[in-house]
Amino acid sequence: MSSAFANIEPIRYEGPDSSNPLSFKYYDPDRVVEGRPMRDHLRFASAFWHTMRNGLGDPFGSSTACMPWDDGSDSIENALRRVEVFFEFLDRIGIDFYCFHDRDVAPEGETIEQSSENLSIIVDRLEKLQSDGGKSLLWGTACLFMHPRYMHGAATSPSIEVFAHAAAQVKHALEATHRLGGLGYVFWGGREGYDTLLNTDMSRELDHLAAFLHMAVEHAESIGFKGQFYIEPKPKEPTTHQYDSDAAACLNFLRQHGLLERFKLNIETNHAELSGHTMQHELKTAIAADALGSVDANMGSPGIGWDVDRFPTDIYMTTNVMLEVMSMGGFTTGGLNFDAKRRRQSFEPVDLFHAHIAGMDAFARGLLVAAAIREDGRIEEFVRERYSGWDSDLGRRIESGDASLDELAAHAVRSGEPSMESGRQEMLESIINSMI
Ligand code: XUL
Ligand code: CO
Repeated sequence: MSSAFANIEPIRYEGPDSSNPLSFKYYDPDRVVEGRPMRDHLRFASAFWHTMRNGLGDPFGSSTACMPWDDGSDSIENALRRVEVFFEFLDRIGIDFYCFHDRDVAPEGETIEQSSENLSIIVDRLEKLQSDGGKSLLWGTACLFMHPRYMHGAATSPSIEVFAHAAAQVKHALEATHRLGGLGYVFWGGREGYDTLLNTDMSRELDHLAAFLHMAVEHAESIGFKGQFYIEPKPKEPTTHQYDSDAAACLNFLRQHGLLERFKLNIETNHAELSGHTMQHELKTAIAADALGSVDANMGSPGIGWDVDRFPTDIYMTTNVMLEVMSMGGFTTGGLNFDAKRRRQSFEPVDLFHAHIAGMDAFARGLLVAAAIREDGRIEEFVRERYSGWDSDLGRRIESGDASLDELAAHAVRSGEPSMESGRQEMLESIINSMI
């Protein structure tokens, strides 16, 4: 058993008055909120790619992260050491779920068969670590964006050979996810888009993407994988435009291609911001289609137009996320996956703990504030009242498609000029502030 974090005690709830930075101030996993323990509301996951593979380099400087357990090689031994250390981390921090890409956990081989064999060796170890530690795989995915072969896209590559290669990779990643009892499988279309339309047959690429996803659904069926499929929207970066640009674009695509039954969305805060929407907008868009599956929990830096994947520490944002998640009755297969990295200066191993603690406490507070807002009821009541005209007989008939323009014209003549009411935005904002 590894002991990369031997000097770190398991992180415990000590309450807001504790001055111990390696403790939870708000996340008290067994505390019951609206009839369920916090851990069940929040379903935290750690992202293997950030926690174990992110050296914290940026376009202007090399890696800074200190990872004494990692010899920097692509060997299987090194990969096995990393997964051991990762599970030790999950154990110490008290996180029940994790997510990975195939290439994060296992080195890519010279051939497809060798890559699949490498993955299989690591999956054997993951299987054992999961059952020893009582941890679960929230979702798996395939990295279809790093290797140079995917420079023009994977499922939307103009090259049929690249498409086939990507299909092979997804087949193996899906099988690995299934073996590990994964609750879900994510498609993030990192390079499924274009840099210029001059060289792109957009409608053909979109049809190929749909065919690709249908094949994944069929393969899941054939191996007995019942987990939830997700698409993770993001508008750009690395490409200029990604087809899964926001929740609405993804839902339209899934509906058009008959995939909505098998897919939900995995909404990420920083991606929502890049798409020019708020996180709450994206969540509501998904919920309205009964398609909010999971959340990649992070946040951007205001004013920075790229994906900085900061740990989520903004309590207004976590409150909004939890309000939406609670409004749909909580997660089923999904959870809050910290798709987040430490800042480059936070390079010590202990910073992995500080970063996750900050995110977990921010979401625990968001959960508590959201529960208080729901219990208070003023905002909900205000919204209900604002639409109360629709609870009339006429309103119900319009909503069920039984009214006509003739009837409404006669009604409008009878009623005369409508009286107007304030939207009270500032009053509502002040209610939220009083609860935070
Ligand atoms: C990239 C991103 C990915 C996906 C999984 O911005 O969010 O890590 O979450 O491929
Ligand atoms: Co993500």
